[in-house]
Amino acid sequence: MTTRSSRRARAREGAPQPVAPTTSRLRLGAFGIVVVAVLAVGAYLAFGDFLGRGGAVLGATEVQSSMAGFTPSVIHVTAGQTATLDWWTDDSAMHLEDGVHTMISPELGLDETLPAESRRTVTWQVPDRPGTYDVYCDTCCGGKDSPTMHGTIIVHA
Ligand SMILES: [Cu+2]
Repeated sequence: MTTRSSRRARAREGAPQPVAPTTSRLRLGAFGIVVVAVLAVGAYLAFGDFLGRGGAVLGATEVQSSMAGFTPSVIHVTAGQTATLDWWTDDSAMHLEDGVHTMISPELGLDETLPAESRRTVTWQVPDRPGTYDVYCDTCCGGKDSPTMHGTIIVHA
């Protein structure tokens, strides 16, 4: 009669010998290297785009210019204070007049340019005039005449 324990004992005889400690440590090391490499590639794929573009500016309002206009289309600032805009675009020069996007708001004394495929910080002294103002780009997609190229700046009291 065959019992459970005797079957297990026979299986043990046929089983491979336990791996020597040094070999298993080497295997563990190789596995660790593979894991780190996979994580590094994943991190690069996930964040590489941001690295190339430069990091966001601390405390700044991020604004993107594109063929869709300003993103976000409404920019909030505070009257009488210095506003910092972290302004960027992915667009190539061939789509832009003079190779730049612009951010123009005559009522607010704002007239800035952003070269193609770049990112820059705009530091701007916001007038002490709370209200809702128009801002536009005049160097792409029909410029000032195109509703798409207009955004809104809300100057909060
Ligand atoms: Cu533009």
